[in-house]
Amino acid sequence: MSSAHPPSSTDASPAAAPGGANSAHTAVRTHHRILLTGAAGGLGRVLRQRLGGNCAVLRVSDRAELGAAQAGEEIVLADLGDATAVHAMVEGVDAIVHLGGISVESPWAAVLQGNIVGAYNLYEAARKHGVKRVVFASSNHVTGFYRQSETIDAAAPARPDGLYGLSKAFGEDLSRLYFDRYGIETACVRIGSSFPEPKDRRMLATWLSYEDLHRVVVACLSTPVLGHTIVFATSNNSVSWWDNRLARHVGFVPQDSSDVFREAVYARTAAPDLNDPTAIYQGGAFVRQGPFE
Ligand code: NAI
Ligand code: 15L
Repeated sequence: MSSAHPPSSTDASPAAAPGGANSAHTAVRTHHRILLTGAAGGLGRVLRQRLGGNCAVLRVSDRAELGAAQAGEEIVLADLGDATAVHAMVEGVDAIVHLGGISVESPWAAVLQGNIVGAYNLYEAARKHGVKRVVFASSNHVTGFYRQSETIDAAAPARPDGLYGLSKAFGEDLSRLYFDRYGIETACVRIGSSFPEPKDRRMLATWLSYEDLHRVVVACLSTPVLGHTIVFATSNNSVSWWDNRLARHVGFVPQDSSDVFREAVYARTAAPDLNDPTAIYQGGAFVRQGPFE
């Protein structure tokens, strides 16, 4: 296993990035075999339809049923908490897009198993099997306790808004360790809210279209030098709380915008109560979920 010490993300040369041009090239073949975890989930199903164009073989995995393998697919069922199963899932792949795990605020036992033990199992398997690039689905809830009146960048300290956000912060730190020690490059993609449309006023800031989700993943897979990088993943929304200047070398240039939904969202939603924490903080409703007793 290589023990090279590549530069940190902020040292990576912006010259290596073609100024975002690759973000439009979602048909680029980035690796021979890509593993997609969480493939049965909401975003997993979106990327399962699209990532086949970026590799020769797409290995899809989840603990839930995945149906029949499509052309160019392999299916490996695995629970992320099961180290043996995770090693079998990872063996033979060239890159990993890691969506699997608990995706909302949840009781500690589930978060621990899916997102903490699961992330450890995944990175240990990547180390042992020589996988050198991971796209990790992190979350805006790593920094959910910043205010909606603040703009932050990737250098802002984590302020998780719950156990779920905390587990994503752990995944980000874990991936940094595996970069510093073993040279495994990771993009920690702090996804905002990726749904067909923004559901409320908050999501006018956090919305990420499905095509922009694919764009950011392909940008992270294809940029020549990724390093260890935090990328805020939203569409090109006029209202934004996140500054991606420390991730220019990734070359993600979103093409969609929540702005086209603004009028309709305002028409069907009430003005926010500015004394309500869910309207004050970037994490929205997540800041009030739990504890689970
Ligand atoms: P989802 O909950 O629909 O999908 C997660 C998938 O992971 C499910 O298919 C589930 O079966 C699988 N999974 C859960 N625990 C597992 C375990 N222990 N072993 C194996 N598989 C397990 O979530 P969604 O919306 O598709 O999100 C995908 C990823 O992106 C998640 O990691 C989530 O935290 C992250 N994310 C999503 C956002 C969104 O707007 N949808 C926003 C921010 C982050
Ligand atoms: C997340 O991290 C969740 O996975 C997703 O379901 C959304 O709720 C999103 O954040 C959000 O903040 O809107």
